[in-house]
Amino acid sequence: MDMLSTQDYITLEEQYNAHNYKPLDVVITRGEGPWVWDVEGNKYLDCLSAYSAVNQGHCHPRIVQALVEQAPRLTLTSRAFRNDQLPLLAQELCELIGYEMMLPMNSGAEAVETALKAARKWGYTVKGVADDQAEIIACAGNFHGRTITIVSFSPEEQYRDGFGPFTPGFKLIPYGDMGAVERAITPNTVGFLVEPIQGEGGVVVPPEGYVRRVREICTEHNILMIADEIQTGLGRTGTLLACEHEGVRPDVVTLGKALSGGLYPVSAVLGSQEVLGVFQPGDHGSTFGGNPLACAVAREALRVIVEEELCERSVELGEYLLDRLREIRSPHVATCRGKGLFVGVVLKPEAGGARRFCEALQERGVLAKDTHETVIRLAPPLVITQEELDWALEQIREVLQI
Ligand code: IF1
Repeated sequence: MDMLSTQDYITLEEQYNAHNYKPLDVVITRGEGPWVWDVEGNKYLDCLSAYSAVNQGHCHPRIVQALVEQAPRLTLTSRAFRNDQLPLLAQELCELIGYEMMLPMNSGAEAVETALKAARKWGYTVKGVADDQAEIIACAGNFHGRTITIVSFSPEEQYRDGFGPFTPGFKLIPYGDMGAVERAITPNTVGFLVEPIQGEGGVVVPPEGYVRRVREICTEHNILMIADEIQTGLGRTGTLLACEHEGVRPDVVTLGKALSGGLYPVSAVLGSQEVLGVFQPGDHGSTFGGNPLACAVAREALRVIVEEELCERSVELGEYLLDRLREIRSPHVATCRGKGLFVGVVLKPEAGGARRFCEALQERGVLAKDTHETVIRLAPPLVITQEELDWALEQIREVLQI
């Protein structure tokens, strides 16, 4: 056992690690279900869930077991050879979510890049757009990852500053505005990339009917509806895909985060044969994408979501959380919004920012992350119990009075 203090770890990290983050000063060493422990032995309820990657709870015993069983057997073949886990994950994931094909990658950003490549190639080979003219529409307030192409259409100045030149071919429109989608479409448009609920944007739930109307517009104009469900998918909002709330099936879906329950980076793109069929051998790939360790972990992570009824839990507990939050009388709260256990407490501009409330919550044993300065995001693991949620609510209630 290393016997270092919290400050020792922070000092080492600040010295040797690039400063591309400013985390809360809590050094976590262990996790179980919705709980984590720091190196001093303090216990916290995790209300971030690694940005929804640990929907199944920290170190879920069944997923850990799948990893431990697969690790000594086979971890990586590369896609130059086949392995005996990828076909089974592909079948199980496609049948569960309802798609013809999948393409495995590692990070969320890679899944988004893959979806963008698929949409462009579909545009040229199926829709008949002239070479190098494809346009893809995305939304103000979006977050899809950190690669140069993805930050090329980021609305956040900081994510772009210093990283140009950027990839052309993207157009931004306001989120939640159905008319704006139609107006932005040209004969060269191949896809509309959208989060069914914006995460980084501040848990922004679009107006009722938006996702359905987007689906209709994409069909009418023969463009691909690409839903980024990396954060909203796999139970977080109460359904396997957040688009299901409006009965919508996107043409292309990106998944990541909870696809592994947080044990391993696993992402995937789902689509039809018509769309993912555009990839020919050599067009695209990844050394680690689809590796047998990732696939064994993902297969179990999906089974846990289904068998522990995490969607149903998310619906019930999410409604409970939102109802209780709305009962809180606080001078600081403007509104509470969300779907399932994906909730944002939106503070008034004069509340002095969400970070100070997150720091006060940390002192009381609740870890939450502010987003967009004024929103406290609450997204605990979906295995949380109502009693644990009640305890978190007590802390939140007290902190909102400061
Ligand atoms: C960070 C935010 C959350 C995502 C959606 C793709 C990706 C993400 C909808 C890329 C990633 C993360 C990354 C993390 C912070 C985080 C985040 F606040 F920045 F927006 F979750 F809310 N699509 N989201 O949310 O996935 O490549 O990271 O696996 O620190 O950048 P990735």
